[in-house]
Amino acid sequence: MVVHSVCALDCPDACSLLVTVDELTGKAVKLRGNPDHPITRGFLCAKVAKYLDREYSPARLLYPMRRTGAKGAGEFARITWDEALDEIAARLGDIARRHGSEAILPYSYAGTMGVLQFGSMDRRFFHRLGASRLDRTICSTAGMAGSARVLGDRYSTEPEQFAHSRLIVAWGANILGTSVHLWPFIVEARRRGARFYTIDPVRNRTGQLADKHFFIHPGTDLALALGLMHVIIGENLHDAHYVERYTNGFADLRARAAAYPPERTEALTGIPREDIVALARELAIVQPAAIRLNYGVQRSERGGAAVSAITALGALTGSWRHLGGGVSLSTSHAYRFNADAVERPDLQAGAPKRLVNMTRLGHALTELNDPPVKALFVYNSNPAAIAPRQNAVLAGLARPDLFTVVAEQFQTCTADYADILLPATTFLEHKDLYRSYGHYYVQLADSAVAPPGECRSNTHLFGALAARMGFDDPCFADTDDDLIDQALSSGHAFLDGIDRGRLEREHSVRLNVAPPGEPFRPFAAGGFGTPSGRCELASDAFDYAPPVESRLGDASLVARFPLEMISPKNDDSMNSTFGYLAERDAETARLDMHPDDASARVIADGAAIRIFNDRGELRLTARITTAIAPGVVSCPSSRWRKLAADRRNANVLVSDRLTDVGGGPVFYSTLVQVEPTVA
Ligand SMILES: Nc1nc2c(c(=O)[nH]1)N[C@H]1C(S)=C(S)[C@@H](COP(=O)(O)OP(=O)(O)OC[C@H]3O[C@@H](n4cnc5c(=O)[nH]c(N)nc54)[C@H](O)[C@@H]3O)O[C@H]1N2
Ligand SMILES: Nc1nc2c(c(=O)[nH]1)N[C@H]1C(S)=C(S)[C@@H](COP(=O)(O)OP(=O)(O)OC[C@H]3O[C@@H](n4cnc5c(=O)[nH]c(N)nc54)[C@H](O)[C@@H]3O)O[C@H]1N2
Ligand code: SF4
Ligand SMILES: [Mo]
Repeated sequence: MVVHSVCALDCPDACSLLVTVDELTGKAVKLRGNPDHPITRGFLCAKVAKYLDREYSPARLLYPMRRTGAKGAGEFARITWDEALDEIAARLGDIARRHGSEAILPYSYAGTMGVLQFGSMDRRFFHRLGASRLDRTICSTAGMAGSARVLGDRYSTEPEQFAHSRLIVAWGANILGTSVHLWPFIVEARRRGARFYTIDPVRNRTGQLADKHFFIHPGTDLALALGLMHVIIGENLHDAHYVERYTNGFADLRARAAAYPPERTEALTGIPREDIVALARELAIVQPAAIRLNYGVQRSERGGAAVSAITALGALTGSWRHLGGGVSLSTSHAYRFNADAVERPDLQAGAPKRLVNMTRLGHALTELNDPPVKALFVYNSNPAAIAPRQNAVLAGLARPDLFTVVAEQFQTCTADYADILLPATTFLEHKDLYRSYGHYYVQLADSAVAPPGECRSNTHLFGALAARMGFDDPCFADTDDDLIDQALSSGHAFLDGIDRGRLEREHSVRLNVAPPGEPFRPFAAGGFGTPSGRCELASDAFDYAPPVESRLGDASLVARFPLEMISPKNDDSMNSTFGYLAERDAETARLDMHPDDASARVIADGAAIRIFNDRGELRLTARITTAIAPGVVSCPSSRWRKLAADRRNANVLVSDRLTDVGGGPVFYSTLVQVEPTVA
């Protein structure tokens, strides 16, 4: 039997999967990409091609457990679901009575991208409980805010249309590593003569395949965008007709860009001035030109403004007008599900509850008052590994007076700190509705296999917990099918005619972003979602200042910590989701550095090194490579810190400073020093 499924990992591609299930054993025996899906095209990334190993891993959590050892030691004993639910309900009730319900904090992100398991019954539960609300900023809010400021409705170039592009610029986007299903469209465009450029402090796998790579200093993308505009406007290469008809604020933008001549842009970004001039001319003249952003650019202090400026560049050149032109950050905004019906914010009594920024979890657990956080409920996330200011996060998780529940598939770094640890299902074991942030198809997946042991889905868990706490609103009895129907009930034209029945038959349906068979061409003739209806080119934010933690930032910091550390996504991982695999751990236990930076420190390839700043230190192995710019070091973000001898990963060095807009993290604005370790 072949079951249709969808990859639920936090990846733009949201692949359509075919799962072969052995009817005798009920076990999944084969997983492959759906050849009939227009984006998946029959192939999967390397990590998910092997997902059945994860599904059937002996390390899966199968039963509820209660902590028996010290927090962080990871020692547990099996209990029943009834015992677990009774204890959680009693403890949460007691904390709410003694400290106020806002002393309870949910913590979740996109361990699964399924609409239901990402956020539905859990949101209802915490709203009814009156818990603090979590501001889910850890990935993309800076870019979303930066893009919305310019476009209003955040739509992207449709991935299929990249095949028509003549110039494609991957700007802080590691396409081969993090959204590989865009690649075939780029290959098609190149076969027809398109050029492909990359702008990144690292020349990674994607950069290696580019016609030209631009090494950029981290966090200087806003300056580069303004520098490109300087040339484009100065040489009168902008699309005056598009600008005139569909945008606001051109005069203001011209004045701001005037302050970024090529010499200054070179000094800020490290990109030679002649390259800046040539790139600007090409971006304006060669059409259709498409800029592929992913989320790399916005993980720095001025990341929101950088995304705004790059997005405005698309309008300045009129590239939206051409099939295969435009700017692509995310398609997720086209999924107009009925979030209020699914999440029920109206269940909160009185005013909306306190909002706590997930990026500052360390602060929330160690410094926040009125009330302090007394209970933490973690699911779909591994904050002990992925959140900034790791030492504060760990100190918070170790607090004896903090009651922590973790629902997980594996015993993660965070799970080790749980008082109660609950076994969770994988996407092969529960039903869900899927959006994508890389294409425009909505998909439905039924469960393909039965949950092992006593694993439960998030919707099942929070429904049961609501019953335990006596929440009698009928919404807590909704089934997964009810939730899917409610999500699809927004009445938005993009969802017209798309209901559960149709999705059950067809599995994947393109949103009505354009008539069937026709390309989606957002903003080709204006139609921006801003209050003015025009693309907003003017912004006070278009005044570049270097990140505090960068080579041109705080001089006293630079003197002590002269290297800029980034910690981008690892090709063969998915954040920390595959971190339990010891054989992949070595790949994530390294720091890439340029030969000049290594020799200045007498560090040889493969040497043991210590990386440090005022927040902490980390021990790794040096990998010396010219694929990284001098002055920059790069450490994969995804390691399970519990597997490391020093029990730390890159986030011990990352600050919890926030981005200019959107309250996001600044993972890629981090100053460090590196030295060899003496054995
Ligand atoms: N294989 C794999 N795929 C993934 C993930 C994974 O962990 N592994 N994670 C998923 C998630 S959660 C997300 S959000 C997406 C993210 O997908 P991407 O945004 O493509 O990935 P990142 O690694 O965050 O950053 C992209 C690139 O930005 C570069 N970069 C860093 N700082 C700067 C800068 O200041 N300027 C410029 N121009 N470039 C910079 C990095 O070197 C990196 O190559 O990928 C998803 N897909
Ligand atoms: N230094 C550095 N740090 C980073 C980044 C970086 O680039 N550099 N990237 C940041 C970004 S972009 C992101 S998105 C975050 C990602 O951070 P997280 O959202 O924490 O992602 P993962 O580490 O993949 O952990 C997700 C967990 O959810 C669990 N899970 C999956 N499905 C389910 C389910 O249905 N139910 C339950 N209960 N659990 C489930 C998985 O087992 C996994 O352990 O990390 C951020 N941290
Ligand atoms: S992680 Fe991304 S590329 Fe890999 S199977 Fe899942 S959706 Fe597809
Ligand atoms: Mo992310």
